[in-house]
Parts: sequence; structure tokens; C-alpha cells
Amino acid sequence: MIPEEPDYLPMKVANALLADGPALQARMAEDGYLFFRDLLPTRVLHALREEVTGILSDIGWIRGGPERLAAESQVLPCREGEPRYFEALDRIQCLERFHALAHEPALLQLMTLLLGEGAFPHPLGVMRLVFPDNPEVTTPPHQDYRNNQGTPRLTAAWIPLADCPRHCGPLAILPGSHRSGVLPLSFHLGPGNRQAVLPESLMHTAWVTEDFRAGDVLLFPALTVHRALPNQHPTRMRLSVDFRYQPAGEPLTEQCLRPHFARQSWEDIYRGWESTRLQYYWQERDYSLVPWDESLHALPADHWDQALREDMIYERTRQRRFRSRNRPDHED
Ligand SMILES: O=C(O)CCC(=O)C(=O)O
Ligand SMILES: [Fe+2]
Repeated sequence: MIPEEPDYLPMKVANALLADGPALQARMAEDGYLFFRDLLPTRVLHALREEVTGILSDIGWIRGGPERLAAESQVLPCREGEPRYFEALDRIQCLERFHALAHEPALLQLMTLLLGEGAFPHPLGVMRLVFPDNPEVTTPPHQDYRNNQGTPRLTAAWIPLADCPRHCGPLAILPGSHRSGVLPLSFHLGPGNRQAVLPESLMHTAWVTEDFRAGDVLLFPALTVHRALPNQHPTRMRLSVDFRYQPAGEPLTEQCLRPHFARQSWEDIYRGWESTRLQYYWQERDYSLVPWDESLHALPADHWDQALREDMIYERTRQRRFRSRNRPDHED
């Protein structure tokens, strides 16, 4: 079922706090997010988008030629984790520019102010390839803590690779939700297959979002509830990345040191790289390894029936929508 969309308020812009560590920390502690305009150079994002859209047009997902950067989808939408998704993701995962973006000086400086000297990104970086017309699998409300574990001070940076106004499906935040502890889980078809069950106290809090522009960055810690808006653009995919940073000396789980979905080794990924500077950098960093706690990630057993049912409905609905959209008489 596609849930109704809540109303969204604008985010607070944190650029005025940029050089002030204590002020950044205080705002993060208060609101559970920090939103910055124009933090990253657009040429860096553009260069990565060129490479990602090159791969997507190569495998036929989007139109090639002069319109390639617009990432206009021309195939049946799919979702993270399906075999077809990995045709794209396995190749994108090897891009040096993708992993290098987590180490952009402006991001590292900001994370050092916020999390302290020695803060570092996990090598696990996530590329999101979000189709239009695929609302059932829009990222649901969730906290990252259950998926990553380790330190709750783990802080995500969400970065679109081009302008991402509201109708293109950017991220939204539930301000103050980081103070509600680790919330229960229920099944959802979207990325991670899990959503947070919100307590009554958060039901009436207003969500915040923005018309994101290329260069904007959103930060939030592992207990903040966040979600995506559905991508309602008629044709364009939403392409974004998210990286996670942690303070020096705190715990992390082994999976955060592997590539997303762990389908390749770092050796495979590094094969075509020009520089070795960012390879295996975390081995010199200060952290402790803690075991993965499956109970933090487990769904209630009876949710799997619902999962199967929703999956079947999704399969039929997306096919039907795609066929009707691509009828010769369809106008949009
Ligand atoms: O981009 C999305 O849809 C999800 C992003 C997300 O959940 C995150 O960055 O933690
Ligand atoms: Fe998340």
C-alpha cells in the first residue's frame, strides 16, 4: 500500500554555524539534523554523475546521448537488492570518484568539527538509484542504527548528485526523533526492507525537507528518523549518495568495512583506480570492532507473510504502470 504523504516544513539551514564546532554540535543535539547549502563543489558531483549516468545508459536503464545527464529512465523500475539492480550497482561500486567523494575536504573538515579529531568515513558508501514511478519502494521512515549498529554517534551525509527538488524525491527528517531511543521495526518493501514504528509522541511532529540543489549536504546521526519523498518526476531517476562518519575510538561492525552488499572484494574494486591514496585508509584509523547483533535487525516472524504478499502486488503493479505509461497514446 502506498501511504499518504504528510505535509513537510522547510529545514533550518546551518551554513551560519559552519566554522563553529560547539554550535554545530548543539544544533545537531537539538534538532537531530544539519542541512548545508552549497557545501560541495558542483564540478565534483557533476564528474561523478557523468560516470554513473555513463554506466546507466550503457546498460540501457536511461537514455544516452546529449540527454544522458538528465538520467531519464526507459526501463521497468527495479529496487535495491533485485538481481537487475546489481547490473548497475556492481559497476558503480568500482568508481574511484564515488568513494573519493566521502573524503572531499569540505566534508571531512565539517565532520572533524562535529565529531572530533580523527573522525573518518566508513568505506561502506551507498549509491541510490531511485526510479520515478516506483512509489511502493520509496525509502520508509527509519533509523540507520539498526542497519549499521556500532556507535549511535555514527553520522550520515546524504548528497544528491544533481538538483533534487521535492518532487524528485529527496530525503526528509523528523526533527527531534533522535531522542526517542531505538524504535521497533516492521516490514517495508523499500531499501533495507524495514521501517521504524513511530511512537504516538512522534506522530504529530512535522517532517522537514528541502528543494535540494547540487552541492547541498544533509547530516543526521544514527537514531534520527528519516525517509525519502517519492520520486514524482515523470521521467528522471534520483541519483544520490550517502556516506557515514564516526568519531575516533568508537565501535563499528565489520559490515561497515565492506562494500555495500559485499558482492566484491576491495581488491576487485580498486583494480582500475588511478591512485592508491584512499585505498584501505581505515586500517590506519582508530576504532574497535564489535559483533553484529542480529536481534537489533530482526523483523517479527509474522511479517514475512506480509512481505511476500506485498512483493507480489508490487510486481504486478509496477508492470501494469510501466505498460500503461509506455502505451503509444500515453501523454504526460
Ligand atoms: O536515499 C534514500 O532514499 C535513503 C537514504 C538513507 O536512508 C540514508 O542516507 O540513510
Ligand atoms: Fe537511512
